[in-house]
Amino acid sequence: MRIDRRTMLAGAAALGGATAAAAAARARDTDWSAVAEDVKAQMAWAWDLYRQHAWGKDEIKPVSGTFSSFPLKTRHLGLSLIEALDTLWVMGLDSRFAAGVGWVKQHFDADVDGEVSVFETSIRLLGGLLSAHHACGDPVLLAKARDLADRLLPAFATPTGMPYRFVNLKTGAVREPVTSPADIATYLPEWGMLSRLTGDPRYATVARKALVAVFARRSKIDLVATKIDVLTGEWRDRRATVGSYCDSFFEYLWDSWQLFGDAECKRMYEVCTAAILEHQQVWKDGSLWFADVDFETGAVVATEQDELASFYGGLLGQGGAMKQGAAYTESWAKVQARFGVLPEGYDYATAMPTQRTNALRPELADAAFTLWLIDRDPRWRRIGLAHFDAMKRWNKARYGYTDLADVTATPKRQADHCPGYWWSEQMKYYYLLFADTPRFDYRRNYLSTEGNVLLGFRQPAEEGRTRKSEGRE
Ligand code: DMJ
Repeated sequence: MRIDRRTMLAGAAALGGATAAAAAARARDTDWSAVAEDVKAQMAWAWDLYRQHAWGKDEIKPVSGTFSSFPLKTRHLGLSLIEALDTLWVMGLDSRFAAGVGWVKQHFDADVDGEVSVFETSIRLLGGLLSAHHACGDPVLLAKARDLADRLLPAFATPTGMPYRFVNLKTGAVREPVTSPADIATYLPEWGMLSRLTGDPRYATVARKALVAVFARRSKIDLVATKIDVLTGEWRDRRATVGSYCDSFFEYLWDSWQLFGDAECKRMYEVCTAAILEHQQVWKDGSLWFADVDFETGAVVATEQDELASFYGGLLGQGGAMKQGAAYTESWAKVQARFGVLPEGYDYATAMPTQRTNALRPELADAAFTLWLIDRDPRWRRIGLAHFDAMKRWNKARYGYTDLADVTATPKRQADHCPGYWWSEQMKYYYLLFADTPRFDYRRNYLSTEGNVLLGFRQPAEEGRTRKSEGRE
């Protein structure tokens, strides 16, 4: 989509500039625990509206007060409710958490004759059930997570071990063998945890096999492309990117090391990252970007960046490339400052948005929180605060928080959809970034690609003990 430069610059100066200046001024003298309380209040407000208008439905439409279904086309599985659970718990919104768990125990049933994306269902629903189980230990949640994984398993029965893109939850019928590294290889943390909790090794085995299968098919210069056929193992596209279709493949290589100490995954992560830094790293006007390149030659094929790629600075930091991780996150923060809210696509060569929409995404807040966990540099809190402030200013609607149809319009134009990940991701990243809550172990933890906490929750009794011992130190 083309955008007139004058319109864009005027909008950015009037809106993004003002928002950034206000955020910077506020951040200089910020009472972070008060900001955390505000995040919690926003979560409670949105949850209560979801409860009144869309209880048990997948996703609320926050402008019209209606709802839509995902990942099934016509049936609801309570997606937003399940995604919200561990966020509610870590915020101490305990009665709301209990009501949500009660709904899952009574109503969540994956025995539906309908087709779902294996990837989306795993990161959102399976991950949401597992993180809720981590929060409260209820065995029913684990049993439901296991039942769901069993329904996704048929997708992995391919000659390569890489899963089909879609599976029918009741019949196990599979569809679409041409899929992406992210769709194929974003399973091991959730599925490995499921194996650990159930004692059944099948989940970890298939997930790890799929991850290794993508890596094994990397090019001679150690890059992967966006599309591959899981039946033949042949690539169907040549574009290497850190954005959509490849993003969480890299993330789960590192995460499998972080969560399980899988040294082979760490090695694979390092091989992929070295290649990305060698072939895709581009510095322009003091900002760092990652070009899309041909996966076999390294030739630049596109300068457009997905907003989705803005998580990548956090991952780079986790993997030890702090200089690049910080710089890439700062590059995105500058775009946020210009537009107030990040557009879905941005071209670093023209410094123009390539898509005007904003899907209420969490990635920049994710990177800010991840980097803050590493070095506690206050600039990450400031970036997180600017993200939160802008969301409150532009994305808040009558029945909750919504995506935007145009971030360059004055005022920004709202659409009418609150994606399930909103409940699991940015609200949790903001809260953890600002709150310093005793319910979370800031030194030893693991958050999935969907922000689901699979390691690091502390129970209230434990909170008390740790607080006392921290006080004595
Ligand atoms: C989330 O569902 C996950 O983070 C996924 O890996 C990609 N991004 C979306 C939210 O934007």
